[in-house]
Amino acid sequence: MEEVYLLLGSNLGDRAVLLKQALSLIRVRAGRVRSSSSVYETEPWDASPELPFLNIAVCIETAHEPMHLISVLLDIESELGRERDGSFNAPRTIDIDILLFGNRMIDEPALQVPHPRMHLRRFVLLPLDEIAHAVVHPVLGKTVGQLLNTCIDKLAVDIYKPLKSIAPDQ
Ligand code: PH2
Ligand code: MG
Ligand code: MG
Repeated sequence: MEEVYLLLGSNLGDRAVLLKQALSLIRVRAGRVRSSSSVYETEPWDASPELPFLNIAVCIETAHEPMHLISVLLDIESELGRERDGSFNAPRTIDIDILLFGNRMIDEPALQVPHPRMHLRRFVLLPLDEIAHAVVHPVLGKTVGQLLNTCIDKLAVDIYKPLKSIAPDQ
């Protein structure tokens, strides 16, 4: 079994519902969910500024090998309506990225682990810090907490508070 950290993101459709659906499918097909962060609303990084993301970091325990896990995750993305037309950072119903896979380092065209840009992005590090503060990045040799402290990204990352349903008039 390996401990794997994932980042889920959505900026199209009913974002909160899509995150929940993705988590249920991950549970069934990828492995036990050990912990998950709060849901954050995050300013788009290099993507349509008018479509903010919801992001959540999740830790799972999986028996799958990395290349199998990524194919399982890509299938979940497709089933939840993810369309890939080749355009860069196009809006997406769901994106599921592998951030860390135990201490493994993988550099294949279809999968790079640790995620090569995770340490640059607050929308990754802040949710991840909630569940993996002391976990060490196997390439950079720093903890997630240290990476967050030195990250210069200033894009907004806030706890997501959905609007409460409006109470009916008395
Ligand atoms: N994902 C991207 C590009 N930009 N920005 C935010 N805030 N959240 C994301 O998940 C995200 C992004 C590419 O996958
Ligand atoms: Mg991504
Ligand atoms: Mg992705």
